[in-house]
Amino acid sequence: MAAQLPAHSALPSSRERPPEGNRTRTRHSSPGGHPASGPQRPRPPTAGPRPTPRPRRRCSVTSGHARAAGAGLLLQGRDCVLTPHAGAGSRVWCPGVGCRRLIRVEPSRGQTVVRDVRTRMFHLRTCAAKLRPLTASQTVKTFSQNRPAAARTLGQIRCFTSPVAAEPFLSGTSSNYVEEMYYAWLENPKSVHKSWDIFFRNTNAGAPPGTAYQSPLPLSPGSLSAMARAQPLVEAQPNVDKLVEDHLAVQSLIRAYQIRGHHVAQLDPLGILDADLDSSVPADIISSTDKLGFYGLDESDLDKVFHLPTTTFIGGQESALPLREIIRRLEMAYCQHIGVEFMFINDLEQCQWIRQKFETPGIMQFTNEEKRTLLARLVRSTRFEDFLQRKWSSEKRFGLEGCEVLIPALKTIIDKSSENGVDYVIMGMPHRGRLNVLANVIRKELEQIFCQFDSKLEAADEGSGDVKYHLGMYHRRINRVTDRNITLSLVANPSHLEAADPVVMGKTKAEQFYCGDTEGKKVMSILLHGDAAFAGQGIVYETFHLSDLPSYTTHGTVHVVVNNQIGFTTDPRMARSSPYPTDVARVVNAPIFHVNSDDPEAVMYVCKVAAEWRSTFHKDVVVDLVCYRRNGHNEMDEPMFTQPLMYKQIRKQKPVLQKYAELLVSQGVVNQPEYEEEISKYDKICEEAFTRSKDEKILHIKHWLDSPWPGFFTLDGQPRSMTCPSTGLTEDILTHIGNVASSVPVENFTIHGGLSRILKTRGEMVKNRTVDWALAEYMAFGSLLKEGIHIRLSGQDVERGTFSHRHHVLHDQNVDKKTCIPMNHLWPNQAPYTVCNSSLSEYGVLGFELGFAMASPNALVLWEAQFGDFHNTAQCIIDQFICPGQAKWVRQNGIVLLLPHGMEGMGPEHSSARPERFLQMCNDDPDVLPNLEEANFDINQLYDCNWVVVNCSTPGNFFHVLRRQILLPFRKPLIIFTPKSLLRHPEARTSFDEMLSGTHFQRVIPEDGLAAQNPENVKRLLFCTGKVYYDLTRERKARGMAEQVAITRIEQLSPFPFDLLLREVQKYPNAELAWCQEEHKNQGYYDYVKPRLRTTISRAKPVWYAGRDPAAAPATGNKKTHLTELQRLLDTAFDLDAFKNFS
Ligand SMILES: Cc1ncc(C[n+]2csc(CCOP(=O)(O)OP(=O)(O)O)c2C)c(N)n1
Repeated sequence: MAAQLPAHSALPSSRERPPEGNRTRTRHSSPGGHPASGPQRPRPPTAGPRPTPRPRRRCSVTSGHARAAGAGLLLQGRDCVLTPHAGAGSRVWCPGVGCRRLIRVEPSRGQTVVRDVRTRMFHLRTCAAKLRPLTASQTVKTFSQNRPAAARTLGQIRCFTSPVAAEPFLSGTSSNYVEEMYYAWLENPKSVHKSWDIFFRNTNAGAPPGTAYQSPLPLSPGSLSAMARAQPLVEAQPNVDKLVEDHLAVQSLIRAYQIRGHHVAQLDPLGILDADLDSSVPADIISSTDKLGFYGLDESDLDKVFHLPTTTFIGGQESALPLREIIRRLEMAYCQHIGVEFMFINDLEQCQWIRQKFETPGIMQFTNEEKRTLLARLVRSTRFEDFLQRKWSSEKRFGLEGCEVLIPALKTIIDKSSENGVDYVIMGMPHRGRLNVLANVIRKELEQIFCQFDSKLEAADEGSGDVKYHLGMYHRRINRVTDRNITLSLVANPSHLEAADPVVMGKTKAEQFYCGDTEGKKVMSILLHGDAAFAGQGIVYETFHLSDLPSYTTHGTVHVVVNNQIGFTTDPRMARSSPYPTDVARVVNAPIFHVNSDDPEAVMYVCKVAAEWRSTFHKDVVVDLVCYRRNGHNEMDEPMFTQPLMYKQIRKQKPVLQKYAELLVSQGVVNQPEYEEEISKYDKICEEAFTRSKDEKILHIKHWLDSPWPGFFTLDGQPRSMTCPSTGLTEDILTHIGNVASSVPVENFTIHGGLSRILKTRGEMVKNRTVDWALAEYMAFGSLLKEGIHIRLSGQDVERGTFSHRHHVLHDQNVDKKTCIPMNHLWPNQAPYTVCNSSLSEYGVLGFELGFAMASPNALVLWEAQFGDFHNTAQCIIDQFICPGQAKWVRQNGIVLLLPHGMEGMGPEHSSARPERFLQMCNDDPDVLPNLEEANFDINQLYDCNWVVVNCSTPGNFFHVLRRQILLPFRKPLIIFTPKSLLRHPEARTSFDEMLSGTHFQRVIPEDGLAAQNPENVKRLLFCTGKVYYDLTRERKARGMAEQVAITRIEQLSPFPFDLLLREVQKYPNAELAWCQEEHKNQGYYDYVKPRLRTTISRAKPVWYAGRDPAAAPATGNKKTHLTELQRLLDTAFDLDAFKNFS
């Protein structure tokens, strides 16, 4: 019946499926060990004997006594055929499963068969595949697997005209092997197999290519004599072909395990899913003796000794091993509880390093002390969740049950990193296990965590609550294992999974930068992920792509995936298309260590290796903790609705702590009373903290900061003043910066001719004491650098500037990568200037810069969008961090967003930075006029706002607002809509006079022309912001209306300059008020400005609108329409009768 339905609806997922014994059809064996009944897969007529059904799990070939016979009937499902000594019903070590489990040993047809009695659940994909007709490719695959060895040799794909056609092993990857043999032979001819000895002797004796080991075809008349010389040598060893092939086959086999061994590793603690979502065993993994045929080998080869290539470490001290032992060791290395994915890494040294870490026999050893530490950490992790469950059984806590091993895992990474010199670890993580990490890794005081569950706590400071799952943390302590100081910081995170990744990276980069840690030896990042989020969220990919860029690298992040094989209610097979959730990491050549998290020692081992990898290669690495989730998504959720069979299995699953404790007790590492003592010790700690937590009356959210800024605020967290000094500079400073900005390196540096002209023009501006936009930015940056403020400007193409106006990096036209950044040569002891073209990412890069800006208040960190509209691909960072960051997390941030904006006829895609969105998210009340008499009104307003939004109409004001950003005694995000055409507009210039000491940023630039001289005569007061000002003044001039129409520019849109605008309105008592914008009516600033202007004037007058009509797109794509619309809005702005009929 199932077969008649589409696969996705016909079959319950593997978790839903009944145990195999109850099923009617399967291609696996039934529990009784007989071939599955029911329909059989059609076989190609030429396929020879029926292929052995592929075992669901790899079995081991370690014992000749128990070897399977009879077309693989004994080697099915999870069965193992291994131990010569096992008696019926005995508990045996089963390498195929990798743990000591109860398996049944029974005689069968004269053979010993070992069966796994664990309930079997199979995989949806397997089942679906079974219902599909056999495809052509499958037929070919099956066929080729059973081809005799000779057909498998590489000869068939070689070019027969090549001289090496007869020595196929001399090319491709095999040549490495041959090369190794050769060097070994050179050193000691006896160290290699005799066949190789003969082969190399023949070669050295002058056998030409293709003749040293086999009779060549006559290739050319000239080669005949040479071959005639070699022939007798070869004939002296009739078995040489087979020996060479067998060695190559063994090399391929070793390589197959290195590449694909992880696919059959026992990773799922529940034993019901495949971590790679594929239940099949790769054809080249030896799951039964008949699979040897794939390599042209057979059972008789199992006891032959093969020389090992240098690309494996399974030999330990041995350079040769019997095939049987080779396979066993490969299984031990690659197919147990650790699945190592690394062969995609294109660096031999790194691959060798990993091979050595996992292949060396006996390398995974732990001292009893280490085992006891591991047990103690598991006790803490497990009992912490138990405690919370007991005390707050109806609270959500996103507990770690099913992945308790995360705590020892993180601690191992931290211990090992600390041992290697790291003293600052910055972490980012989602909800799952967060409290446990806070308590047991960061060591937040338990009472501080427990009191978060008390709903009666009053907040002592701002912050929107939700402390326990989102707020960050910062803690400095002694690492007990290494006895070294270590600082741990957990970055605050929003609900948006993975959004914190780039933020953590940015903060890490900043901490490294400020402590001169250029190689990431002291500061590192650890990112935790859920499996569904890691696979599903694009930001993960964007973050990985920052990992190796010079200005963004943190020199390696250790990623830990809590792979509980479910995302809320969604099965991984419906949640990703990649085999593993971690495949995204392959793009950066990060090794991926999958590990069964019910094997704590295996977990510890991979964590150690991961930390060592990072400190050795300074590259990313992924630890994939394959685990399960004991409860629902949260503790209130019922998982049985959607995953009934999985959860039936989970109910049966012994907690890892219990399993590990039993193991250690059985090994005599601890005894039962010691174990129980450890538990009651920790329970007591929790109880005492719980008692203390009741004394906590007030919730201090500021105790949950991830990056304190010591010294920036007063001790009670207040700004040191509520004033802002002048943002102007002396003439000398302006001139000096201007001169450097227009200079080129003195010697040996050829710059582009076009750039010379630009710099020359800059020089002239300096002489004329004026600045354009680019120079204004230079002045602001250059002066802050002088004051010790580090500046970092990042974004796509920011070095030159999208509009080719900036040119902060000069490129030698003759020498690749020879560059000069004059900004870094301004002053003797200046702060450094970082300007960096980013990857083509907004979400990732903006998140990164936000994180960078967290680290220090004494840095100006700017992110520039290529065009302002692209900011929306970083919307999550804007919405979740930048806009509400302080309100949610008590965390100030002074990041600056430069968003090119302006309606210039470029079409809908590059016109609008969407000011309406930023303005809509401002927290000032449109209907309430603040107390304008208050001292320092402007600064107080800034202090209260969630972010500052400006659109400057002059370079000078841009200069001032950048400097103000740092000179303010607190930090707020600053959103600047920056111009495009104004960058070169001849009128958009500012004189030095407006930038000298004593000058300030002008929140409002009032009318200063004729209209201002006789304000009573003014008929209309136009308010505007940004570039449209220049259109308005041009039109006003053209119409000769300089006395009738005043134009006031609102430069700081938010917080709204009520005070200055009131003054403006009062100055023109007879004027109509109108807001003019070039954006469409439903966009731009109108909806924000209008109610605030009305509030300013106590709604005494209407505020008219002169601008484009509402529209869905930000701009027309038609240049003519654009100009018509512009003219229409200018007509409205200057038609003094335009609003008559509406009054
Ligand atoms: C960007 C985003 N989309 C959706 C959600 C809602 N959500 C919360 S947890 C969750 C499942 C996450 O699964 P996984 O990453 O595997 O972590 P787990 O909860 O299993 O530990 C989802 C979809 C979210 N928090 N963030």
